[in-house]
Amino acid sequence: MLNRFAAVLAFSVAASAVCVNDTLRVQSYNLRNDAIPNSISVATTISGLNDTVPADSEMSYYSLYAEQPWSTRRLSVVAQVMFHQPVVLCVQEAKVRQVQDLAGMLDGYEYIGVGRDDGKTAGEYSAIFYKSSALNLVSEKYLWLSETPYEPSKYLGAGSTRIVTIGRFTTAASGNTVTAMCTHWDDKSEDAREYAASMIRYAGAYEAANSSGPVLLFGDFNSHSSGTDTGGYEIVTGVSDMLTMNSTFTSDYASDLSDSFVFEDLLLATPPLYRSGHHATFTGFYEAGDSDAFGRIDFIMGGNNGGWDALTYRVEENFFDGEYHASDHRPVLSDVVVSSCGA
Ligand SMILES: *[C@@H]1O[C@H](CO)[C@@H](O)[C@H](O)[C@H]1NC(C)=O
Ligand SMILES: *[C@@H]1O[C@H](CO)[C@@H](O)[C@H](O)[C@H]1NC(C)=O
Ligand SMILES: *[C@@H]1O[C@H](CO)[C@@H](O)[C@H](O)[C@H]1NC(C)=O
Ligand SMILES: CC(=O)N[C@H]1CO[C@H](CO)[C@@H](O)[C@@H]1O
Repeated sequence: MLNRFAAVLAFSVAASAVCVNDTLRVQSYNLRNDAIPNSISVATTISGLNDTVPADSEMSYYSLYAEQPWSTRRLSVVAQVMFHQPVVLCVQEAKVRQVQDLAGMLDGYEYIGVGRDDGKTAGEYSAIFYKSSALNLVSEKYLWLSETPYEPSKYLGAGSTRIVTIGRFTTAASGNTVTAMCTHWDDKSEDAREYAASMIRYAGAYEAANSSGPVLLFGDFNSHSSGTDTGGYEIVTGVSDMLTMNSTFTSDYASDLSDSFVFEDLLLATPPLYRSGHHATFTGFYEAGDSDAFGRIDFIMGGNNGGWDALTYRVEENFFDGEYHASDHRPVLSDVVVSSCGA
């Protein structure tokens, strides 16, 4: 009996060396900060929802296009997240109230994140919400995208303090490791975006080497893939070289992949048949059909060390019939296979 048991064990050890894959739905979403703050509670907003479905004749399509307070917008954000059930939800521009509202309303999710202004609760978070039934948190860390990466700080000449949140997870189903990086680059300074892109590419290499697993990057880059302001996109994807960075950081984060690691745009990595939804990810709060401000500046990317495959990619809606803009950005979603082999 003992021998047979040992043989079964030996077989399952051998079997676990075979690739075990998990399919994860992941999402990036710039929520737009709490620019019209109030103290209306979640319970009050929910109690104001109408149980009745309007008749067609009662509908007023897309009339409420101007920015609404977060207290209203959070309902649309939450309903859409609960519909899509992403395993990873990276949000940007979230003030502490927004993070706390989502933490309370998104059943089954936990989060990591800190306010970028003080590393605690001040300023906007680039927070990572994750489904706690699907992912186990291994570690979290934060880097400021500036000349002094380990302390809350602003890059010289940047409009705002900028941060990247790095979460290392294992999947509950298979134990595969996956690292998620969530960020929001400067809207004022191309130099700051290029420095941020350099740091994230370099830190991504370190995470890839240290975890021997896939690294996924989520964010509002304020950098386009084509046209103007492409510097950040070009550096993070390896079209251009990284800038010279803080030497403490480059020494701490040096790895075998420092020179070769780049990120791949998941839109390009997805078969054309499964790319769906919109092109633009930024819309602003304008009338339906006014596309003057539109652009693709929000991305999901995967490291070129592999361990992932993009099955689908979709830029979702932020403005529905009879509603209001949930944000001035659209949610970006992808179904990604992560694998224990191939990275
Ligand atoms: C609820 O919706 C119905 C049907 O659209 C409408 O007649 C009614 O005025 C609404 N009630 C409130 C409180 O908005
Ligand atoms: C590099 O970053 C470290 C950590 O934030 C900081 O202590 C150090 O002063 C920085 N070096 C330079 C030259 O700015
Ligand atoms: C598992 O994932 C790897 C890497 O993404 C991929 O190459 C492989 O085809 C997948 N295997 C299956 C059975 O889906
Ligand atoms: C050098 C270094 O920081 N190595 C880290 C690699 O990742 C593991 C967690 O998976 C850490 O424990 C190590 O410190």
